[in-house]
Amino acid sequence: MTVTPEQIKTTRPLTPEQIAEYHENGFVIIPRFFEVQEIEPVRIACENDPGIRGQETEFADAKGNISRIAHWTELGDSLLGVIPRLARIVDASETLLGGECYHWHSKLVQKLPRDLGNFEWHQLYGGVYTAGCLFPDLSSCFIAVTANTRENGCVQVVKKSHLMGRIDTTYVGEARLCSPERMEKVLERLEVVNCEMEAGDALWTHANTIHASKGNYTNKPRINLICHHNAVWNEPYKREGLDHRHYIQLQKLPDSTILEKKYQGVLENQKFLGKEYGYQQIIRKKDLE
Ligand SMILES: O=C(O)CCC(=O)C(=O)O
Repeated sequence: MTVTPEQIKTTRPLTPEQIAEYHENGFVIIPRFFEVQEIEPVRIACENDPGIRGQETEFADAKGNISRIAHWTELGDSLLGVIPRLARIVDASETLLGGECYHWHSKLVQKLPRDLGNFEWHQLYGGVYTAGCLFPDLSSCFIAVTANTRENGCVQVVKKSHLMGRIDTTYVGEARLCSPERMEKVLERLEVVNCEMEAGDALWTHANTIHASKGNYTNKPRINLICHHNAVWNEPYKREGLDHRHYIQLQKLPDSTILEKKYQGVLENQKFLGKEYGYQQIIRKKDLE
């Protein structure tokens, strides 16, 4: 019997408790959202080519220390093109957003050994807002490609911060972040959670959840693959220079796609967002989201 794309459903749906936790706290961690053997090819590809074919953007923090990010929107048959289309990702995103979604972009965030770049406190919606999205109806799924620990710069979230709405952004040094004056008060009142994860675990966050990460003080790389999806009703109202942010129907894939090896390569067949969109350079005063 042939399965039509509409009939593809995840075999790993979020549980009612996980969905409730996300809405209550602005985030939820799903242990073993991916099997280690599913995510291992990404780790090996990054280990073999830490420069990601020269497609990375170096993103400097307030002190000028860097993190490395490679972004893509195009979803082809490479493993990087397959992961954002997997039923478990798309179905979870649509459950959390409450309706159909499309791919906004995905990225590999690498902190190589002793990369001391911080991601300062920020919200996804802080920058997406300026792209012309009216609602904070975007999902983020941080997949741990390697273990995330406090020592190697795991993602930190401010619990329940999504309930505050969008916070003004500002620049400190070269980094864009939530207004420091407000953050000081936020951190006095709300709890910071260190999202330590094993490889294959995933963290889902709301677009208004304030998050950050510190440097990697270990001798091993820390790698996350982060998928962002936008609700179809939340397409940006702006168009100029933003064609890549507009709706393209997702071609969803069964959860079994990776283990059945139905993909072509990891990095080599993937097109990354380049200089024409402000990527693949050293970002100083740019809006990255
Ligand atoms: O993976 C990380 O260290 C954090 C990345 C991040 O904050 C983001 O992509 O918005």
